[in-house]
Amino acid sequence: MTMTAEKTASVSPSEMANAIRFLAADAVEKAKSGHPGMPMGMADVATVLFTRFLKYDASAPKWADRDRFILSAGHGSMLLYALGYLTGYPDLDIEQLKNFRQLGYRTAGHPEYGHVSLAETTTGPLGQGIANAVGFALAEKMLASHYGKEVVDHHTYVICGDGCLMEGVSQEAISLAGHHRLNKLIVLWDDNEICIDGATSLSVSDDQLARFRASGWKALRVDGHDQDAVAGAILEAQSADRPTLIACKTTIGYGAPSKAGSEKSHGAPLGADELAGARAKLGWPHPAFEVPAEILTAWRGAGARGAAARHAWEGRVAAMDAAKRSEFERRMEGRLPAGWQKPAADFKAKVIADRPNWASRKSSLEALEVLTAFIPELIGGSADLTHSNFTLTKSTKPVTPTDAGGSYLHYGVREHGMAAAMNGLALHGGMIPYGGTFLVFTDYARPAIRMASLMGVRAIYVMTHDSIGLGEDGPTHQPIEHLASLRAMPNLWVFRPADAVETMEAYELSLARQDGPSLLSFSRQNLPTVRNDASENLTAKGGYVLAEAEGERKVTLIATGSEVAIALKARDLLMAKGIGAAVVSMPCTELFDAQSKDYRKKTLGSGLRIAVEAASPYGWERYVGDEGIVIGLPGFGASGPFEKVYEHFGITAEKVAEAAIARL
Ligand SMILES: Cc1ncc(C[n+]2csc(CCOP(=O)(O)OP(=O)(O)O)c2C)c(N)n1
Repeated sequence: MTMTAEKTASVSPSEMANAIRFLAADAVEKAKSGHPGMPMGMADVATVLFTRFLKYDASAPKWADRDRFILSAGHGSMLLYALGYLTGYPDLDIEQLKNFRQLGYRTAGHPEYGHVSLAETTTGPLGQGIANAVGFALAEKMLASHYGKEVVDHHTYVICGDGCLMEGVSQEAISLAGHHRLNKLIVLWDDNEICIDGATSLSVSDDQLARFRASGWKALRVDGHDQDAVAGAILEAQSADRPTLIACKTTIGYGAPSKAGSEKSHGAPLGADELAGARAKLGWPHPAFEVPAEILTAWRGAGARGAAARHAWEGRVAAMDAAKRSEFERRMEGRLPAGWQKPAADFKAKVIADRPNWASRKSSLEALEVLTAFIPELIGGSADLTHSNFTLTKSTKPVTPTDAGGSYLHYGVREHGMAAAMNGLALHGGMIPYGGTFLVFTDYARPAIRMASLMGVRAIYVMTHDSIGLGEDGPTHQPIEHLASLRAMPNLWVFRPADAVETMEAYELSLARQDGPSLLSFSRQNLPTVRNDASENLTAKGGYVLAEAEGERKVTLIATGSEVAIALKARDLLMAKGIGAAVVSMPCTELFDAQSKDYRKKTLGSGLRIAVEAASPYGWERYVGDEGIVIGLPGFGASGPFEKVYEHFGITAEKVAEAAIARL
């Protein structure tokens, strides 16, 4: 359903836009920092969108079928905050605007998800918002295909700047959107030809319209200060059979007498004189933070005009088949289906009985087979490594441009675009995305993984080929510092499971958490089943004693993933020499760090501690202490059959036992 493109009566549209301009410029002035130029330049476009097109109800910010609005140019945050206040969002009163960028207020420097409801996603790192938007639009298309247009039918609008379009991730995003013919994705580009360094001509001469068209988009150009022209373009975009770029030619800092059209209005307060000059030029005599009643009333009317559409939608939801409705509501609220842990428990019991020798990527596939059969909101995918990551299950059928009924996305070789789209899928609601690539290529996805961690998004990264154990592909493909650097990222749970039991446990924890992403790291090489009991989710403790020493514990061998089997063998070798050694499996250091001091001390023991991980030793000193030993890889790996590579680098049971004996 589309809102009618009627104008709001009585107050002139340019006065409506001026209200945005001065709220933004005055807030930046008061904060003594921020970006006035972009909100002043895009005020007309935003006015058209929020008064004539956007389907929303400010009194019900989380209405599931609202249009999504994403301010990809997050530095222009005051545009969003001004719109939120003017339209009547309950979490954006005038005090919030007066305290822009101050501690303890929601009006953070860049829009943060969870702070203000109008921020559908956190933006600021340029390019992320437009790439998230592809996930939002995909989610809409997929959910509409499943539940019908009566209950899922909305647009995703983006405002982006030159910076967003210069970022590489934007190409991945527009290419994916064009391929999937996401015709309800509409991007309004603030084509002001200004960046921080000055004119965009300093660094870019792309024909953006041609670029978008080449990626399967419709591309239009309008004068971004001609509100009717903008409205005409949005109307045209709404009936397109593909996503649309609308290049809105604007003047940055519109109305500022000497700084308009210049980078001087981009990222600093205008200054008292310039601001006074803008007031005179635009005919806005009102004091800072004061919006005349008739203008505010007109804006509040715009914020309320979606209420009727929302009520109608609620009626349609109420009329849905009861079972379908409860599933739809459950998914949109992010609740897992009742009983989902039963098939997981059955799986673990079978593993304990069968003791398979699976590569952990294969354990991951088997776990995903079970989970995707039970949890339809799991949306799989891979960045063109489906048959290496083992992410496609029998229950996940690929989504195609003409059939969005599946639940698997072939993201193509676009790791960054994938991770950013996964954020959009998760934030839209109704979806729990998991996506795969090689662990080494998390570097290509890292900015979006960081945003997921910051926002607390439930995304699951399936990262296979997680060490020199991948063998012949060599050092370009062998992750070294990745685990350590990912473990350093706040709120990201990094799991490196040792077998199929730990794998399922890690998936259970990743699914159960609602407040952040999880990254699961899996081997290419086969690994034995190491667990004998699955009655308790031991991965939840992060690290635990997998095999206690026989007799007095002199040594504790701490290992993760594929090296747990090596540690177990080393324990046997030490035992044969009468040295009591325990093995601690440490699938998730973050969760281990959260355990009590007593538990951690008891688990790690008081004797010699040796950590074994086929990766950078960085970080393990925290667990082994000054007297301990870390067996890892100080530099890059090497190409060769994996057993030989392990031997070459001395990551073997014999070397671990030797190191222990030498130190004791
Ligand atoms: C990934 C990333 N790199 C750099 C920045 C710093 N930065 C913020 S705004 C900006 C310039 C953006 O120019 P444009 O999109 O044209 O915005 P406008 O000047 O029109 O406001 C830069 C480089 C950023 N926020 N994100």
